[in-house]
Order: sequence, then structure tokens, then C-alpha cells
Amino acid sequence: MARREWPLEELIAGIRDGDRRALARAISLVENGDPLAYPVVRELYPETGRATVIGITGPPGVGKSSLIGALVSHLRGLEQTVGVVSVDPSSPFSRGALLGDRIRLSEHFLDPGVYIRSMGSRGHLGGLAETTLQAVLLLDAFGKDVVFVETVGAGQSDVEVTGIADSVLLVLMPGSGDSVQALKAGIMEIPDVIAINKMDHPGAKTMLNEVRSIVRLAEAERRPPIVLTEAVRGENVSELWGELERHRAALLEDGRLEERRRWNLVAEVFAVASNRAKAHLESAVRSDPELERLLGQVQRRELDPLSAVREILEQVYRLDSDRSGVTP
Ligand SMILES: Nc1nc2c(ncn2[C@@H]2O[C@H](COP(=O)(O)OP(=O)(O)OP(=O)(O)O)[C@@H](O)[C@H]2O)c(=O)[nH]1
Ligand SMILES: [Mg+2]
Repeated sequence: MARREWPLEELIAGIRDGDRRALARAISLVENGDPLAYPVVRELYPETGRATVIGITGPPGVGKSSLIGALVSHLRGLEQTVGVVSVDPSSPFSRGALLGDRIRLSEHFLDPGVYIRSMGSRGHLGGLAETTLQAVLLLDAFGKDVVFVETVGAGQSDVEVTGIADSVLLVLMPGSGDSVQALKAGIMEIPDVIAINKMDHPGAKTMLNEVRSIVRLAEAERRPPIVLTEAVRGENVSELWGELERHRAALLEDGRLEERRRWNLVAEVFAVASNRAKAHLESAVRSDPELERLLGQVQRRELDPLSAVREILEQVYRLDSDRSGVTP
């Protein structure tokens, strides 16, 4: 089948009019790092900010996609439209994630009120933060009421991906001991809501108690509710949605939602800019034999690391690093 070429104006109008093919095309542009994606998002950006964005993170295989599937069914029952972006930070390609999600979310693929997309990070200077941000903005402009962003909780990348969310849901299951330790040690940020999925497994109650004891250490107002769920049978899914709604309503009530969103957007700009700056810096150094040579000198201990940093920043950005505070 020949791919239809979209003139820019048509692509933008298509998204405004709820044309799924236009949305799919625009998200592909975003995923491929195609410069054509910029004017599309730029035009639509003033129309965004209406969707409820929920980040869903957690270790591999705990049932994040299954739980999203169950939440989607629940929301469709409430006549809400939904977008889902699944991001796989471990893979530059979306194929692996796509296969799993095809199965987990299969009943929703044909529903015109639901748009599901799995994404990798292929060809992206701005990294996953950029791909996700742009995709979420497109789904928002498209008019989805709720947008879920799924990512495997793997430290930095999941923060990058869920940074745009109004609420963050952490999914665990019996046996997610490493995540419990990470929460305890403060390595993993305390989420807004926690689901302990696979409550049909033995050990769910023990897990609940363990997580409870950690959550109790947080300040009272930051203590997330914990819900036991069984995604495959939809058990406690409406309760889980209730907690997510309550979290959002509480934020909305005292103006913290606006504050959080403003803060999130600034953080996104910094995240994407930092990723791009890093990619730019690396390629600038790698393509300049003189700067490459500095790296070799550092490796042979002929030049100290900070002198190399100063030289590189001076050459690449004309930065006087002594005055910019870049080096001590
Ligand atoms: N017994 C049981 N199995 C579940 C439950 N929820 C999900 N599963 C199963 O757990 C497996 C992983 O589910 P997924 O939804 O793909 O998990 P995920 O967290 O999205 O996985 P990744 O995206 O690969 O990290 C699948 O075989 C599901 O059928 C549950 O509540 N109980
Ligand atoms: Mg998944």
C-alpha cells in the first residue's frame, strides 16, 4: 500500500478533526525524529492542556499494560476517550513492546475511542523525553480525555518519560522486592498512587504490608494510596481509577495541578534541551580530531579531565567555563 503524503496543513487539520490516520502519521514523524513533526506540534500546542495525563511505571512484567487495558475498559464505560503511549527505554525499536501490547490491549485496537501506540527511541537527539512529550501533546490536541504513558521503571528514563504526567502510578507485584528497596532507599521517587497487581498470587498481602510500612515513612500529605489489583480480571480497577481521580481532584482543588503542570513543562524543556545538548556535544567532539585528541590525552593521564572539559566547552560553545561556573 502506498503511503499517503500529507501536506502540513492537512496533517494539522486532520488531527484537529480527529482523523486517526493523520494522528498516526504525525506520531510516526515524532518517533523518527523527522523535522516535519515540529511545525505540527508547534501549531497544535496552544490547544493542548486539556487531557488528563497519567504516567504508569514499574518493573518489567508486573502487569502495567494489562492494567492500562483494564483502566481503558473502565474509562470507555464512562464514555471517556483514551490515548496510550507505551515507551520501551531498553529498545531503540518499538517492535518488542508492540508485540506484547498487541496481545495485552488487543480488545481496544478496533475501538475508535482509543488510540494505542508503542514507541522506541530510534534516531532521537532529544531522547525518550522528547518522543514522549511530543506524542502526548499530539494525543492531547487530538482530543483524548485521558492519556496513559507506560514505561518500564528503570531509574532515570522512567522519570524522563513520566515527567509530563499529572499523576504517576507505580505498579508492583508480589516479588517486586528490588523496587521496594529502591523506594526505601529514596532512589525511586514516591509515586502518587501505588497498585500492587497480581493480587491473585500468594504473597500479595505480604507485599502490601511491606509497601505500607515504607509509605508510612513519607510525610502525611505525600503518602500515596495503595490498591491491590488483578488486571486480567479487572479486579479493583474502578477503585484504582477512583484513587487516580482523587489525586487529581486534590491537586485541582488547591491549585497544585496548575503549578505541577507549569513545573513539568519547564522540566520537560530542560530534559529535552539537555539530551540534545549532550548529543550535540558528543558528535562535535567526535568529529573534531583536535578535541578527540584531548580525550586520548586524558586517557593517557597527560591532561587532567577538567582541563579537557574547559578546552572542549571553549571550542564547542565559546564558553568561558571559569566564569560560567561550569568548572570549579
Ligand atoms: N495472575 C495474574 N497475571 C497477570 C495479572 N496482570 C497481568 N498478568 C500477566 O502478567 C504478564 C505481564 O503482563 P503485562 O501487562 O505485559 O506487564 P507489563 O508490566 O506491561 O510488562 P512490560 O511492559 O513488558 O514491562 C502477562 O502474562 C499478563 O497476563 C494479574 O493481575 N494476575
Ligand atoms: Mg507493558
